[in-house]
Amino acid sequence: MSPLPDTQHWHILGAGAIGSLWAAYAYKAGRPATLIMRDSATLAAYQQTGGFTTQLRSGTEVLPLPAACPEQIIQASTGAASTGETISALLITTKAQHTLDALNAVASALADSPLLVLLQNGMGVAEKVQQLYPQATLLQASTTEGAYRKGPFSVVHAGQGQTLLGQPQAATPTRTHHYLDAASQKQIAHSLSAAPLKVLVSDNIEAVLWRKLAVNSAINPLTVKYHCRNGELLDNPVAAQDMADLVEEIVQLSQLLGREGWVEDLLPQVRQVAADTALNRSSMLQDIEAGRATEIDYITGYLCRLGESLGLQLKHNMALLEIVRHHHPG
Ligand code: KPL
Repeated sequence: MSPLPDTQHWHILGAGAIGSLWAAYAYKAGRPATLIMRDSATLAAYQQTGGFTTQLRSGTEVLPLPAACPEQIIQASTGAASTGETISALLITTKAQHTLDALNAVASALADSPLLVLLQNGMGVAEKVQQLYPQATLLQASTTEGAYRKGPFSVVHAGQGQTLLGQPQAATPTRTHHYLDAASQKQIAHSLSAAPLKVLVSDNIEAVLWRKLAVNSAINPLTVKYHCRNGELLDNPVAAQDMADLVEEIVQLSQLLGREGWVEDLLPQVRQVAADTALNRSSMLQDIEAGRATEIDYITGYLCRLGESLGLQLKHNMALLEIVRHHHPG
């Protein structure tokens, strides 16, 4: 991979809360970034709205964030009216369950060796992306930035967090030419850091992702089961016991995988996250309330499948998986 300039044009796949937050701060910093909307109808609706309503640290304003739909991007790269513009750096912020479809929709516009950065909850997608796009250099990231959508083209930056990025070892088993040294990873992190969003390199991104998965799996599905805000899980003794049972199973699984060091003090941390985000509805509860598919198969489902493959039944997680899968919204 050639060095990444500060002026690197990022395409952002997924115009949800996190994707539009990144696009908004990039725009304000004068960095080139294009939000890729789901389809031409969504793009037309956005263009009619006249911009993205953003509630950022600097105040509320409507920003004309550059956006395109997959058809346009493909035409620009390969079609009759081609400008030769391809996607060389792609920040993927879609929900886990939509990643492959969204990526496939822009596949023919990808540069020969694109840089892909996966920033999403859940696990299990990176391996599939790397398999389908072996020519890509894949990095993964995890964020604690708080953001939510207020409407279709409206985002609120609710709380400042930190974003860690790195290259999972598993993503580069034999493809040494895709291995990025620390300096290159730092450059990518820098190029994605549009103030106040700060991206740092982690030398153990797998541990970061695993811990985030553990926290998500002990909060998000429970907020669906009890239909409550994050903090209310701590006030309800039955839910609090559920949380402890889920965490215990994840710790057992981590021990089997030799990852016990990654989940030290997990229960106090899960409680702390629930307390810090007490008034929030988890992203999974928001999906259920809006009638959207959830990330459950990439969070609890991923853990249960992994446990099963090692002969460990995650009883409490499996029961919760069924509850969320069969939950009927509203
Ligand atoms: O990350 C979260 C989410 O809502 O997705 C929280 C609730 C903060 C932790 O699970």
